[in-house]
Amino acid sequence: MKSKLKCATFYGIVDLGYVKPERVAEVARGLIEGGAGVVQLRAKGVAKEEVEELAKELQEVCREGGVPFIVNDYPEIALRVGADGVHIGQDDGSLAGVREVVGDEMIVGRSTHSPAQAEEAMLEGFDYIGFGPLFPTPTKQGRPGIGMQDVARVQSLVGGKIPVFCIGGVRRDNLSEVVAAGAKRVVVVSDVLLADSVCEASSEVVRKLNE
Ligand code: TZP
Ligand code: MG
Repeated sequence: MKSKLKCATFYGIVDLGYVKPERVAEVARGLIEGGAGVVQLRAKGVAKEEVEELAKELQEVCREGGVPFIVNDYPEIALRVGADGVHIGQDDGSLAGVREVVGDEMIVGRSTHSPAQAEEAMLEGFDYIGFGPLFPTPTKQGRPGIGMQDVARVQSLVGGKIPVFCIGGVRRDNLSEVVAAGAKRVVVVSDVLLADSVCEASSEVVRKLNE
């Protein structure tokens, strides 16, 4: 699955802030059909037992769809449900700590908010990074946007070694600017999840990434 991640340009997130629990499978199928090359479950403020149930469901959907499935925040849950990966933030400890739980095969990604953090994560050995939030976003409230001025630098510093997914306020209507700034891969959450058709919005993201 680590090799599949390298092909992914659009990283889809099933975020429980936007998706009702009973719709997670349908939404994940829409993301995958639309061209997401990797799918994450992000369930902030949801009881761990429920996160695990949803993760089991999504692992199956992603296996059927042939894309890696990543659990945000919970290495133990990722391990128990047989997920392909886990994603952690700056405050969630070291890669070594996560590897003790999940082993060497699993994909482990890190959120980064500056070129220095991006380089550090790459040198530490993370399999991919998220870089952002580029713009302020309702999905991650209380964080300023870091802007697009460092995107090209991070892409050339890190992007040749591991995938760099630009994130935060990226939408179909500003995607061409993000690409012009040097982004090769993106995460789009609210713009896709709130669209009438998750599948069509996802394919539009993929099409714009390839333009
Ligand atoms: N990490 C940095 S920004 C962000 C996360 C999880 C949210 C991105 O969501 P959106 O709706 O695409 O701005
Ligand atoms: Mg976290």
